[in-house]
Amino acid sequence: MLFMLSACDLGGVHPIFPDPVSPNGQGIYNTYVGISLLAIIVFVGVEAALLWVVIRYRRSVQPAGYVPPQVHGHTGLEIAWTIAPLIIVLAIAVYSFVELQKDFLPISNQQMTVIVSGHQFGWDYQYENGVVVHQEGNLAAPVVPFGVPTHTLVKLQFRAVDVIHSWWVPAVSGKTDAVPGYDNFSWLKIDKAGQWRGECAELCGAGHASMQIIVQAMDRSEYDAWMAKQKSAASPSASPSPSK
Ligand SMILES: [Cu+2]
Repeated sequence: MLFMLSACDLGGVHPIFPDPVSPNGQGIYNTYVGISLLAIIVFVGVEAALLWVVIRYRRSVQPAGYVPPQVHGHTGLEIAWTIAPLIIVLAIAVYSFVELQKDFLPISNQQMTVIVSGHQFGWDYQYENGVVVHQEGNLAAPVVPFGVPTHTLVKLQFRAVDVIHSWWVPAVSGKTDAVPGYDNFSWLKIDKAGQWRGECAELCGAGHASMQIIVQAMDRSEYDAWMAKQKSAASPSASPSPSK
């Protein structure tokens, strides 16, 4: 319980449902809740029918040697219980597919693009200005954050240098595989400042558990200052020389 409560505070790795902060995270959340509701209705219906049969037709209230009505080969029933699940499963498939189309297609209206590259064991984030943020695998806090500006549509382009990894920040977007030699896409748009946690979701080797992720959304001025710091850290020569 304590773990559950403390996990809530971390923002991201939530024990039950994440609080979505990006529209695609919200879309996946809605899909999950929608399918769960349907599944719960089916579950309750089936269990209720089962209980009704068990109680209503229990042996102790039937005459000795009682044989229940035989419905084997009932064409109408056979068709009904084939068609009904088919309709439900197809509805879930279409519903999920439409959502996945929105979340994982390479968008073209982005305001910035970041190339997310997985390796054994860590993540590199390459920005359009050439800055690369290294989020090296690390089991202890603090994890180097992947910084993004708020109110900005960020296209994410995933790749990997060695084996398949999977970038997953539940509050932000669905699991996206980072595959060597092949680019996958997702995106994010976060409208409030904060940090959200995630992890590599594809078993990728001995250091898999260390591939923690933190997405940090910052308001524009704070983001600019953060980016300037990343830039100067990457190229020490860019800092003002003592002679000036
Ligand atoms: Cu990994």
